[in-house]
Amino acid sequence: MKLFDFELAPNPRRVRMYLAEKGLQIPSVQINLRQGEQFHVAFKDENPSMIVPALALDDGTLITETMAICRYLEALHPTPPLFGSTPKEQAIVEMWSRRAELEGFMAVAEALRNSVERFKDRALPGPRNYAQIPALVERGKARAAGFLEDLEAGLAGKTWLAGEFFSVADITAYVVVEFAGWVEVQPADHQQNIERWRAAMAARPSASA
Ligand SMILES: N[C@@H](CCC(=O)N[C@@H](CS)C(=O)NCC(=O)O)C(=O)O
Repeated sequence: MKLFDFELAPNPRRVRMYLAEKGLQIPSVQINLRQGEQFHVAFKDENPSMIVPALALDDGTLITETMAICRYLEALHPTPPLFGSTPKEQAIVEMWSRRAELEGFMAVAEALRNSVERFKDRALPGPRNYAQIPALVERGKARAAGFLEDLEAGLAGKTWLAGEFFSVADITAYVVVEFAGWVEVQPADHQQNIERWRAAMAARPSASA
């Protein structure tokens, strides 16, 4: 197994945090996105989607998408469960994972990739080029701030996002909150649930992964 990774990118960090929580180690290869290594022919040949993270299995299968990689590893290493245990827990984890990705992660990425010069004509990752749409910058920031409001409400009265157990939803939401700082969207002072949860996340050894 081989993990295509980039230490500065948020999605691969989600996989690294997941691995740290599981106590798993997988050999990895750094693809330096800032130096355009995702466009190198050798990488494209192995991973036509040109994104990280990606997990190459020994039989030649390539798994892209952070959650697909984590689910594969979860099936191989079910303990400790990071996708919930009961049907209800699993549904709540899925709900928050999807909300964190669709409403949080995508919003921040929209604001970032439509504003920063190095993403000119690369407003979306992957094998196709898309021009930036400047009007999406402010909308992305507003959506990211909206996600923080929902996160604050979602954490009320709970230790972790899905309840009293730690899950991949916490990992994704935590990386979203950190990533939001890249576009200067921060939790507000009154968002005390986020502050408490963020401190608890930062104290976990996986936060430095
Ligand atoms: N939906 C994918 C998104 C992966 C993604 O966007 N990866 C970024 C790094 S965080 C990337 O590879 N970017 C390549 C580029 O910007 O060309 C996932 O969840 O893994």
